[in-house]
Amino acid sequence: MSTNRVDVVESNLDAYLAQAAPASRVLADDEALHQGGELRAREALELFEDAYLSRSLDVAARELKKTNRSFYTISSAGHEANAILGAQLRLDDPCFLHYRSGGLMMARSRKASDVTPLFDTLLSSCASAEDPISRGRHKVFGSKRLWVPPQTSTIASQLPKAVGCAFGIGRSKRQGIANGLATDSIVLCSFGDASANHATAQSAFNAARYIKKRGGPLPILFLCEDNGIGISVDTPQGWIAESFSNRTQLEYFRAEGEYDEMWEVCRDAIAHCRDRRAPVFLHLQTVRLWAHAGSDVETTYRSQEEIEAIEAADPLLGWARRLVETGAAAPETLRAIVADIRTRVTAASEEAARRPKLKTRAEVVAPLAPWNEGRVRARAAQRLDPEARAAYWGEQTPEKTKSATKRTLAAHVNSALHDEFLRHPELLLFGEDCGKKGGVYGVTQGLQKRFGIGRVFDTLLDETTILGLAQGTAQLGFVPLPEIQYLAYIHNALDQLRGEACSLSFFSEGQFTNPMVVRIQGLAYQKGFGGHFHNDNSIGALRDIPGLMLAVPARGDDAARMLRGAIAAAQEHGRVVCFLEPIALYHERDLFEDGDGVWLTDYPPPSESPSDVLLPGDLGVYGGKNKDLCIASYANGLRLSLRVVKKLEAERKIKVRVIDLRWLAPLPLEALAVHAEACGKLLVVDECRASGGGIADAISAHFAERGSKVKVRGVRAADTYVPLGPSTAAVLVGEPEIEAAAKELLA
Ligand SMILES: Cc1ncc(C[n+]2csc(CCOP(=O)(O)OP(=O)(O)O)c2C)c(N)n1
Ligand SMILES: [Mg+2]
Repeated sequence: MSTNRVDVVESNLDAYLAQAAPASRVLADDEALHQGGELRAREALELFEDAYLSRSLDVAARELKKTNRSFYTISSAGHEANAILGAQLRLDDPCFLHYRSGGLMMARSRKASDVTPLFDTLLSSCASAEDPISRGRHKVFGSKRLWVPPQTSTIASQLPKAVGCAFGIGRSKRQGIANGLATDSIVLCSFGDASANHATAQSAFNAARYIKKRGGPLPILFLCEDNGIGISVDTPQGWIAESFSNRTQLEYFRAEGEYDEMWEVCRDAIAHCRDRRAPVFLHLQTVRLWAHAGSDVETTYRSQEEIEAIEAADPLLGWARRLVETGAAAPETLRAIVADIRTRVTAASEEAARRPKLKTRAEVVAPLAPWNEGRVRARAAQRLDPEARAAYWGEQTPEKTKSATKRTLAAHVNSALHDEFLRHPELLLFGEDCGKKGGVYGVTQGLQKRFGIGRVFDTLLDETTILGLAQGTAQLGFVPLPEIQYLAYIHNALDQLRGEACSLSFFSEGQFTNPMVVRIQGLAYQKGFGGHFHNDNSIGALRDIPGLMLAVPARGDDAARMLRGAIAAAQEHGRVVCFLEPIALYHERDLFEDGDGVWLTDYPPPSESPSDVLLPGDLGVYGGKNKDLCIASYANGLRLSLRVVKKLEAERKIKVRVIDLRWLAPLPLEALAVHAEACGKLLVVDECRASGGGIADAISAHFAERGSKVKVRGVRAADTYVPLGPSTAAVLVGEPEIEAAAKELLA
């Protein structure tokens, strides 16, 4: 058997077109292919052109690969029927695409005169810096102009955000958020048959149905491009139809047969989704030609007969036959189209392969973490109309209540959320129990009542969906504040942050962003209550994510100023920020003794001063003139350190400087160095798990590598899950350990 199946498939089409006899009657341009049908000869021919262009680009990618000039060979060959969706959807229907949706992309491009899909796709395959969407960072289908955000290669990971986008359309209209979409826009999301089994995909189908069941509009078209296989594993016969044809709140359509018949099914599916604002599952029959990718040897799992049968079912062969037999096109016309596209693609692929690549590290990382401090500060200082604020709060502003003015961290986060919601109409807040109840710890109390369920709402219990809703709504112009109830549960949905939210600007050179502030309740020290999952003290998974910002406030006034900074960073640069709220400090009032109230603070009202916001590098400094020892910490560790220092200073004639790092990504190493060098000795009190990517290791490495004379020690929590009850003390960083390490450094 010939091993070059690309040539075989190309020759099959050529052979058919060479010998096909024209139909006895030629259709007029606007005549339908079948009686009573809708697909007219002109459109059918255009579709064939789009589909063959997609095919030809796939051929070119494999051809270029032979000389190491292209770097991606997963193709759309056999899936070109998706071009029908490209032709039927509007440019204001956002599309989150499967890597085989090339036909769709070509047909969609026809709707905009200012795009060059042929050359752009080749640039992307060649990883050229001139690829207008990813600039050579990945082969993607994506385009700002065409409302196609680029997708990464993780299976099904784009589905939750597509649901979020569909969810946000109506809401953005009601909230007056401009995004160019129409009231009747819908969202398309395509994926493969094997991917439909993925937990992330199931999460999205479930969320769409659940939202619809609750009465919400959810105009999403799930397009399953079913080729019957995932790499080498067959999907059981009938599995997709069985699994999706009978789900409530999810209308099922099956597109198969001749392409003018498929056209009509697709049209009906779109109309259902658009008119009823309801989720639709469109099951599109496809085949996969040429194995999974260029590197995949299909003969290890498919017989020659199977491969030949699939090649005989090539949709382009079927479409060519249909066009010829119905009289929509003469074989000669199709031969001319094929020849013309081949010539154009061959020429363009030579050119694309010559175009420059990204060269330097700086060029590659540029879109990951854009930062202009002045602009972020100015954003955070944006005026909140005093009259509007007075009308909102009445006599009881949070800085001037009838009761004691000093309040807790939980109270200040709550007040700051109210103020920020008042200031920014694009903010949304949602998660588990944060609406009606106001959060497990009362932090979001009153928000839903004051701002309505359009902006503050409970979601279903699924972190993947929560982060999907955040990404989708953020792409529509909202700045969502999703809440993850406990730090341990961010791991349930981590890919949504790591693979998706934080990579979006990277793979689109910042053309697409999903600004958000993810509020997470976490860290330990809850006096033995809750066990590991409510005392998770590992931030490694977050610090590992490129571009992600991580704020960890320790006290109320800081929390309010840091939250404003986080929101401003999201708004100004589209950044994804995690705002980790230490549960054990939410309601803490005291520092040294019961009843001293030292951990309570005054609420800082929104300020028009750019310096009144806390951004990475703005350290909290306690005892700024002290020089005997510097302790760097954050959150609970900061409070413990301050207690230890009081004791040490009473016992010995020493003065200790204590630094609150406040932001743990990016880690403020330069700002810390100033204090550490002034003292010569640095103790890092890291309450996180020793091997959990905490900050003690990073700080020690930094000082060691720069050849600093600063003597550095660290204390860290044990490398374990956190147990229940009094034994928690054995694994968490405690005051005696901090004291011992400090004494050792001072000795
Ligand atoms: C989460 C995840 N797991 C595994 C992979 C590796 N992988 C890439 S494609 C693929 C098969 C997908 O099959 P299907 O969804 O049917 O799409 P098709 O390629 O057939 O169009 C797998 C397992 C991946 N990309 N993402
Ligand atoms: Mg498949």
